[in-house]
Amino acid sequence: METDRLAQRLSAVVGPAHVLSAPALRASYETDFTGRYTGRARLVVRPADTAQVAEVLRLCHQAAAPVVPQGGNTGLVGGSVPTPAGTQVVLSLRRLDGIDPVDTAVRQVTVGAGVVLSDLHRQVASHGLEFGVDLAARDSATLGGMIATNAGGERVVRYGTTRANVAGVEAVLADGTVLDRLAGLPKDNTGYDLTNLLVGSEGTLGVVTRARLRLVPQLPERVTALVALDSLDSAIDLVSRLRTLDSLELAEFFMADGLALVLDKSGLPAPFRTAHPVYLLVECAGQRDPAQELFDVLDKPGPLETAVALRGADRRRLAAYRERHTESINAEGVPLKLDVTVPLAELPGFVAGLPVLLAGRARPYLFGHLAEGNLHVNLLDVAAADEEAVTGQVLERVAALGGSISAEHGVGRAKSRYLHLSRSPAEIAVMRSVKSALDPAGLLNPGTLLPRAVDASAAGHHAR
Ligand code: 2HG
Ligand code: ZN
Repeated sequence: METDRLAQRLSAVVGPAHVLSAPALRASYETDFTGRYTGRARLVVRPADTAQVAEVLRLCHQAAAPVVPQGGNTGLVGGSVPTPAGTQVVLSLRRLDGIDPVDTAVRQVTVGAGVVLSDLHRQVASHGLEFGVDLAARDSATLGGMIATNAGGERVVRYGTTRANVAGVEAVLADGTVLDRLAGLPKDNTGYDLTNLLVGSEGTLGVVTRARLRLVPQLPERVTALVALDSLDSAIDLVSRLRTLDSLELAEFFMADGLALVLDKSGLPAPFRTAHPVYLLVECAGQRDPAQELFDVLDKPGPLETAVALRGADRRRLAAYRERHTESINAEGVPLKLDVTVPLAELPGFVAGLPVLLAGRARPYLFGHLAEGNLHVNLLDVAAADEEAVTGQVLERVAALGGSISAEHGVGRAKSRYLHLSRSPAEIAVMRSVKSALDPAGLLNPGTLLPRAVDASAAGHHAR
């Protein structure tokens, strides 16, 4: 049988223990974090290094086997799990988890695609350095996946998205060709920027195997505040005043119903005696203590209530109210997740109009990264028959307001059919040309990012 021949050839490359074909062994690679996207892998292959990834891809190319690259499988748009057809090989990069010695002179480090974000944070902290990107899934998300999706997270206001923090990548193309852009030179104008083409390409152009990351100095003085406000308008006004602080590192919002759900699911004590409409989690950091400049901004006009934390454990306690939204929503049901950017001026109107738009078809939870206007619209209790209409209507409204249908999670399979709302026909045509130049047989992550002409194998892809 064809599958057996490919499995045998792959086993010869990575060792039989790292080619998983039994259903029980494959299971954790076949369903996404939310349980919404689930499929069946032809097999799961777990190479140990770049040379093995190259050989695996060469063999899959020879066998015309489609490949889904996967890191920590924390993606939220169905881009890292196979379709139900049972034809796709899942290529797990988790074993590429080496961290080279930190280059303190140039503040860079080279890491394997499978390095988990919190391990990277720990490793570089011992050199007084930090990686600028941080996000709630830090204990599972891998650098390869973060690069493939250009993950944003909580500190974009200060350090930018993953793209801004990557100096170079090594990647393997669909046919096994290795591209090495790991030099990380600060000046190098020798043609097309292949690193930035691969960042955010969601495993459709090449498989990132290693990356050269930019690091920033660790900031010793830090203050976190959880601020209760009467409205989203007040929160946006506060964020615009906070922006004047060079020390601003994070400005995250959530709402009363989201906090109530987090308290219910987590058992955490309420942060304030009474509930308030909107909450903003703010963090400032610097070489000098930023507390006073933060308090100066918070004081005029004052929020309804403020809780302040200076020590690490207390700061993490405040952050938990925001960071535990995703798992609390998951504990309540399988959400329909939309991750959008809305221009800040339009954001209160968008949120106020949402109940009319949803017309009782969903229970919405809104939270996210307010400085960028990045709203995580999590919708529970959406009937299967309403999912497409609800998604389309919300994303059309976002596009009409000049926003983006995918702020930071990527397009994946979930949003590919809506790509035209954020990208012009000319842009999509260019993307298709790039795709067919690098992956002419269309074997890398088919159905992710670019809409399929006929999306037959994605039909019925939802878990429910
Ligand atoms: C976050 O900001 C993540 O915590 C997940 O981007 C958002 O669950 C979500 O919708
Ligand atoms: Zn987010």
